[in-house]
This record gives sequence, C-alpha cells and structure tokens, in this order.
Amino acid sequence: MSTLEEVRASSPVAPIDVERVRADFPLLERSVHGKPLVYLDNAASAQKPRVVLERLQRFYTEINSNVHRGVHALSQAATEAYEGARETVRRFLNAGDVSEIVFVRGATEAINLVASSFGRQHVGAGDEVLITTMEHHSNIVPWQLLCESVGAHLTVVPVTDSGQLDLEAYGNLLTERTKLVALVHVSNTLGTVNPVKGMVALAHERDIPVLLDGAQAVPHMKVDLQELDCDFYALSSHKAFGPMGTGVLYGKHKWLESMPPYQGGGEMILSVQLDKSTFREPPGKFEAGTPSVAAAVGFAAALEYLEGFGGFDGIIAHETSLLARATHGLQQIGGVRLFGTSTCKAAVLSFVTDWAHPHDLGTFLDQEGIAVRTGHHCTQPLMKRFGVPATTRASFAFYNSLEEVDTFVRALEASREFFGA
Ligand code: 7TS
Repeated sequence: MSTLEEVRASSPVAPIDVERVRADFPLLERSVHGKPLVYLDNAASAQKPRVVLERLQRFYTEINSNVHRGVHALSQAATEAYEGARETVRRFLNAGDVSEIVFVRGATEAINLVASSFGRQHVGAGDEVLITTMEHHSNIVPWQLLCESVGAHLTVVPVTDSGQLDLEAYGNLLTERTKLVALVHVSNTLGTVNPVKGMVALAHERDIPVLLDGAQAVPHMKVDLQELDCDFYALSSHKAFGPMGTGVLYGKHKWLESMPPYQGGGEMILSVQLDKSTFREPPGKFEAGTPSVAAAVGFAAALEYLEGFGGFDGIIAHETSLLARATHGLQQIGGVRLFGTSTCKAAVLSFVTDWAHPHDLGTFLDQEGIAVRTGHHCTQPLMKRFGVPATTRASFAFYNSLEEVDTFVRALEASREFFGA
C-alpha cells in the first residue's frame, strides 16, 4: 500500500487551464497598437482577476466607510471586511498570529517601517546591516539612510556570474556587529530564488534577525512564514494580483511588540494627552490614519482566488514551462546575453542583444503589443555587477500562454532584422 504522500508524489501535477484562467482577467482581452496584448511585465505589476475588481466595486457600493471608529452598521461591516482580509493574509502566508500582519502601502513602506522603527532601536554606531548586491532599491536605500543617520555600515553579499548569492561570503559576513540581514527572496531582475530558509537559519545561529523582501515570491510560490522562520517579511498586493496601494509587513510578535511606532496619528493610539501618548498593541500601533481599506479587502479576494488553485504546484509547473520555452527561444536566436541562469529561478528573463539598446527594443516590442520592462529595474548595483546600464526584462505570470512566449520570441527575431543586424 502506498501512503498518500507517495501517491501524490508519483502523480503528475494537474496542469492549469490557461485559457480558463485568462478569461478571469478582463484586461488581458484588450489589444495594444492594434495587436493582441502580450503582457510580460508582471514583475512590475500583475493584472487583476475579475473577483478582485468585483470585490472593490462591492466595497464601494455597499459598505464604504471608515474602519475601527463607527458604531454604525457600515463602519462595522467595513471593519469586519478589513480585519477579515488580515486573517486571509495570515492564512495564506501561514503566519502564526493575525497581530503579526501589518497593512502598509507596499513592500517599500514595509521595509522603511522596519528600517525606521526596528533600525533606530537596534542598530547603532559601528554596527552592520547585511544586504546583497541583488536587492531592489527599496531594500538598499532605507538601510543607507539608517546607516548614515546612526553611523552604522552596510555590508553586501556578492552575486556570482550565474546570478546566485555567494553563500560562503554570506557566512563570513555574518559577524557579531551584524544587527540585521535584509535579503530578497526572489530577484525581480534575475528571477533567482534564494535559499532563504537556510540563510535565515544560519543568521539565527548567531542571533541575527532576518528581513525577507518577498515582493516577487508571493505571486509565484507557496510562502510559509512559520517554516521560513524569518523575523520580517515584506510584500506588495499589486504584484500578487491584488489592488495597488496596499501591502503587508509581517513581523514576529516579539519584535512588533517592542518596536516604537513608525508614524503617529489617529487610530494607532490608546490615549493622547498634550504631553504624552500611549499606543495600541500591534498591528494597530503601526497603522496610523485611515488605511487603504478597499485595497486590503481586494487583496484578500486575490489571495482567495489563488487558494482556489489548491496550492502552487500547477502554477509552478506552468511557469516553469513558460521559462524553459522562452529561454530556449532566446538561445536559438543568438546574439542574446541572458542574466540570471540559476537553476532555481522564477519565470523572469533579463537580457541584452547585440543589435539594439534595451529601450529601443522595448519600444519595438510595444509596437507589437508586447509589454516588457527596460532599464535598470531599480537594481542599479546589480546592473553594475554585470557591467550593463540596462536590460530588457520579460516577466511571466501563470496567465501567460506558451503561444505568447512564441509571439515574444518571433518578435525578437523580427527586431533583429528591423535593427539591421
Ligand atoms: N522588492 C522587490 C523585489 C521588487 O521587485 C519591488 C518592485 C519592490 C520591492 C518594491 O515594491 P513596491 O510595490 O513597494 O513598489 N519591483 C518592480 C519591478 O521589478 N519593476 O517595477 C517595480
């Protein structure tokens, strides 16, 4: 008799029905410059399924009002929806407690909150904050600002030629002066999936807390915060098929409880006197002012939509075949230099060509209805590491089809002719 696990492991992953999935995303039906849209800029922002749009519409047409402050029915309904969204996020990420989920504006604000509050409390003159060369600017600049203001230093884990972190260097850079590791889970430019669980464990052996920037992980893989055991996790709703304007900072209760507020204002207080105020327990302490209630409620709809797939196996299998087909297609063309060739990577392709500047290529592809991002992708130190000022980046989501990959590869071939190479 096989165990259930063995049966599951031996059975092929049920593929997702891409045509059915695409029908859930109204924007994907539009055309651009007279061509069917091929949306390959998902790392910048993902499209939203109809259930998210409907949830936003319902919020504003049925229960719109402010939260946590009204005795009236609408305010109570809005509060219930908002706090319900917090529980959905907790469940989706398998956080231990709902009080560890702070709604913020996005990954950028989540990191700034930690740099400002935790940073000023725990990082002092001569201390170190350890980041990596593949961080998005939002996981570099807040730490630079902190270090400048307290006299601390940034130390940096280098990246190998294949776009992976140098793990030996990482181990050596964890010193008694290191007060925090701030590390990207999945690189937005290279697609590299970092071995964060082991890296967290190694830092914890030395009692060093770890913040993970999960902006590019949450849309593509199961993130289990209790399993990762990280101290902080930052993410943005809009990259995970939810609305813009909200995101999440997860923080272990022991940290959030002891950290000072990030911003002051209404709703984050217990009492205010003219000479002194006291503050609510987390997460309320970190949510000053009126939050993006509708966006949080819409984000919960996006996460429930993802839960409807019954796990990430089908999504990962599909995105893996998109990546394999696109990588193969690019390699066949020749004259294409790919950045990020780790075997463990998300469906992101960053490249330069022999025949066109990334911006010119991006404009050419746009005329074909294909949306990609060109530039430094807010990772200038990483561009410098690879000796290029910019790349063209195609980033995929589970609603992209293999036919779209072929359209993209054919357009790249055509661009070679167009630019006269
Ligand atoms: N961290 C990572 C890894 C990101 O990719 C981004 C945005 C952020 C943080 C910031 O997220 P925000 O929602 O607060 O702006 N990355 C990108 C990108 O790759 N192209 O446009 C934005």
